[in-house]
Amino acid sequence: MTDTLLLATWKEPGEVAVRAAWERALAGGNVLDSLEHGLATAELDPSLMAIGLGSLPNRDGELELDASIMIGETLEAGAVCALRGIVPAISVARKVLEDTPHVMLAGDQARRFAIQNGFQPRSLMTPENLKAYEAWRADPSLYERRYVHSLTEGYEHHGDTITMLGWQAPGRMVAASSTSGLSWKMPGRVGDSPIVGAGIYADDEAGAAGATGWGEELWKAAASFQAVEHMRRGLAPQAACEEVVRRMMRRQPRSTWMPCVVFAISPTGEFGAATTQGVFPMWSCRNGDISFHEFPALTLD
Ligand code: SD4
Repeated sequence: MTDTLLLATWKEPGEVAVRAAWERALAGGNVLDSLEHGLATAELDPSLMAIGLGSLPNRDGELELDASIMIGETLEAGAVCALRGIVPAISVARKVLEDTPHVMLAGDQARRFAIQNGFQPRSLMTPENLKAYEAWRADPSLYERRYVHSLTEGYEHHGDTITMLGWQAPGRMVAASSTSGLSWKMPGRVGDSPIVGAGIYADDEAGAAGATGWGEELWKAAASFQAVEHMRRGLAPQAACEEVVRRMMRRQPRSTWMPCVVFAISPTGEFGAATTQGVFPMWSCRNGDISFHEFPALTLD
C-alpha cells in the first residue's frame, strides 16, 4: 500500500476519526475518501459530543454545523456553514466541491442542497446533549468556568471539532474539518473551520495545515494559510506552526485565553503542531501505526 499519514485533532473524537479513516484507506480509499469517512463516522456517533449528531448546540439549543474539505493537488475546495439538521456535514461539503461550481453553501440553502442530494433531515439532539444544554441554561457561568478550567488544567476536553490532514506518497495532501462550532455560540455564528485559509488549507506544492480552538482568533490570523506559506518558504511543519502561534500570541493577546491550535504536514510527510494554551492532543496514523501525541503551549520569550 502507498505510504500514508493521517492526522486527527483532540483526544476522544480524534481517535474515532483516525481509526475510521485508516479503515477506509485499507479498503482502498484515497486520502479524500479516508478523511471524509473518518469525519463522517465521528459525526454519526451520538456518543461523541464533539461533532455532528449529539454534539453541543448554540444558545437556542440548535445545532448549526460547519464543515470543509480541500484537495492540495488541484486547490479545489467545498464547504458548508450553519447547516441545520443534516449529517454528515462533511459529506455535504464534499458534494459542494464535486457537484457545484461554488466553494461554500450556507444555512437553509445548504440544507436544501443536501436534501436535494439525498441526505435525510433529522434532529441532531439526543438525551445527552439536551441535558448538557439544560445545565448550561440553568447556570451558564458554571459551565463556562468548568470549560476554561478543563482547558487550563488539562482535564478531559472533548473538543468541538475534528480537523484532519491526510498525506499519501509521493506528496498528495487533503485537509478537512467538521465542527458544531463553539458550544453556546450565537445562532448564525460561523467559525474558522469551514473557511479555506483559516480552518484548513492544502497545496501539494507547499504543504497542508489545519486549525482548531478559538475560531475567531484563528480566522483573523488566517492560520492555516499562514502555516502553509511558512512551509512554502522553507520552514519545517513544526517551525511553521510555531511561527503562526507565536505571531498570534504577540499580535492577538486574547488568543492565549483559549487554545488556538495549528498543525501541518509537509509535502514529504513530516508533521508538527503548536498551541497558544493548554496541551493539545492529536492522533496520527502512519501506515496503520496509530499514535497519540501531546503538544504543550508555546511561551513568548
Ligand atoms: C470554532 N474552531 O468553531 C472551532 C471550534 C474548535 O475545538 O475547534 N473547537 O471556532
